[in-house]
Amino acid sequence: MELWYIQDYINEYKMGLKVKETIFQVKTSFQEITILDTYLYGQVLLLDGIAQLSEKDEFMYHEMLVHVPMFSHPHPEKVLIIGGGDGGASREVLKHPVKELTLVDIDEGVIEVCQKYFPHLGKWDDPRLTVLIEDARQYISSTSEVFDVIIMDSTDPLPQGVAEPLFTPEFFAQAFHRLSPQGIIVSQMEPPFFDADRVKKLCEGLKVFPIVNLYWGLVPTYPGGIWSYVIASKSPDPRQQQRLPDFPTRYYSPGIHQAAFVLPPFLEDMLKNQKKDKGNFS
Ligand code: AG3
Repeated sequence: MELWYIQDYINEYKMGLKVKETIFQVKTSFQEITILDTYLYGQVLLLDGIAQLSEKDEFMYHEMLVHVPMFSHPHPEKVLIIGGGDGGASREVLKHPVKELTLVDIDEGVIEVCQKYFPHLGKWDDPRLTVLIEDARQYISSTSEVFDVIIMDSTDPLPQGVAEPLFTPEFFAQAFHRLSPQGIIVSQMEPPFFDADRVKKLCEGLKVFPIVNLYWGLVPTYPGGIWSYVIASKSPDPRQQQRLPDFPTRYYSPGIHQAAFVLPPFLEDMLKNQKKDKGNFS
């Protein structure tokens, strides 16, 4: 009998992956963690049944989530990752000459399971990395640390989901105060083509920042195959990279950095708000 993992995004759209076997499954206090072995994409991590990454294309997502903000900042030294318990985003940050990286994830279970089943995803033994198991809302409202870049690598902001409170104006306002004067924040966002209004609404939460832009990249594992990211900055223009990679990359490149901010006119129109010179949503 053939086994398929069917990923539901909206009622009218499903995406399927043929599965060799379910390698592991556990329920933590926050979510159900599942690891599948699939024919096309290798091992896939699901949280509450939603695909978070696959071995085959996680580099596409993590490189775009991390290197766009990191190369937009002139000299990022202190970085915060919110979520990211699988380790992929921290691996990419640690390729930069950062001094300190703090990773705050609510669910220790994700870290433990990923260390076991995706041993090459994270760089957990890097001395610059500090891991805190905490609710990011709690952390951001109580810490006095100031970061150059904040990277939100959360699950989908589904209504009533674990990540939804992180996509609110209140959370972004607190994050604003935890950023240095040239600070930049980035978050994974929904697929832009299914529901541009929803993406726009979520991005509007970042209005506290003078510059807000949407960019996009390919991630075949995710519904629709095209994923978006929202980036907000206190001062540097995220569309301009300030430095060039001095390490090998497989998806990110200076050309891709520029191209990622080019949106098709119909989407640009749907997302547009006033202040044309500063960014899409400012
Ligand atoms: N976190 C964002 C994954 C979003 C996937 N959404 C979906 N398949 N509907 C990825 C975590 C990887 N570090």
